[in-house]
Amino acid sequence: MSQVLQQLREERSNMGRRPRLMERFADFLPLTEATPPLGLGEGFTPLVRARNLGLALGVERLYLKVEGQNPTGSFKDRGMVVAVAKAIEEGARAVICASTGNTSSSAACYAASAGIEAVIVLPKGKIAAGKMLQGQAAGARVVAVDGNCDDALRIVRELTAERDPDSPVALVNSVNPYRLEGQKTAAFEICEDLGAPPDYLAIPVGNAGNISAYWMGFKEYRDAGLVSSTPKMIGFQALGASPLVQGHDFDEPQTIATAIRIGRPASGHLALAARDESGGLIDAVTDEEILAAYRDVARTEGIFCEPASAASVAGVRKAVADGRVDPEATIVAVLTGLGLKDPDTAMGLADPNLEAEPTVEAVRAVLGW
Ligand code: AN7
Repeated sequence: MSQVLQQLREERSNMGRRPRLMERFADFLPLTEATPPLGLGEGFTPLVRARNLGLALGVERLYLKVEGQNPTGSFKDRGMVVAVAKAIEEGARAVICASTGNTSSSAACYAASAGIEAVIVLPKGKIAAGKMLQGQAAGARVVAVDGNCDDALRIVRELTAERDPDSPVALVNSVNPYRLEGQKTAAFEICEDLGAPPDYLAIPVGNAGNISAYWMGFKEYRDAGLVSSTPKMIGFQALGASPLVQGHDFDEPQTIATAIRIGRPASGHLALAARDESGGLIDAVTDEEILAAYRDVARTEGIFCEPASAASVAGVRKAVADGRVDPEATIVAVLTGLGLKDPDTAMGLADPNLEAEPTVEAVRAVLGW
């Protein structure tokens, strides 16, 4: 056999052997022999050099961590795979969560793959269509409550605190420490892809689990001697749901970015610590700024993220314009979820289609060619 053929064969036999996320970063995760090897292909998401968007923002080295490429379309999968595996290891037969939509999609899908039940409690009418469908499709039982996500979280916390120990149900919101353990792996990947940590890590903030997980990850990688510094953490909330910026809870959070419509961030204290320890900042961006960034990311880089995700890019734009972030620094903005999950927001902004009779001439005419 020719050398080339031999090489191709070997490559092919290695296909599909990409390590699972939990395997790859096992040294940093609380796994045991009894942890089931769950996995739907989470993690190892692209870090894209965003030259066009960088130019538009006046930033020299901008990268996007495209977390919408996780199996259920958001970063939640990194933490959910660990949380569901540990729940099963600890004897749970069901998982429960409150959610603005991505946590519940992820919980439903990982529970389905593990053969256990998922129950999700959601704010009625405030979940993007794709997220709602994803949880339902995976067979979760969905309870829509006439309140917001903060109410839903309070309910599931109380439900699980009171639960009979003979029928264990695991709470898989980010107050579950295994969630943050899994989510911190994104920080490891960024360090590996860049060969060093960035100067700034820009990220949307809702319940504040993710910014806390990234900060934990960057510190652990530095403490393990794998890199020698940590980034400044710059987090962004939607102005109508910005309790960490205003310094008080919001009873009625409002924003078009429904994923981060949170008035009482469960991990708020950890986010403030990440900000202060890293020398970063947490600021608010308006819905208009979020939507402008949402459109710009898709139009300049071809990456269709969801509105909440664009808060990181809107935040970079604002912080650079304010002079609070160095435009010559290396900046990674996390795009936390996939745009297809929220078709209503996208359709509301799309230009109307051109229409034509089914002939070449007619199509040419409407195109002005
Ligand atoms: C796309 O799914 O809270 O600050 O219940 O879906 O860790 O809460 C989602 C949050 C950012 C904020 N971007 O992360 C839920 C939920 C997207 C999100 C956030 C969320 P955290």
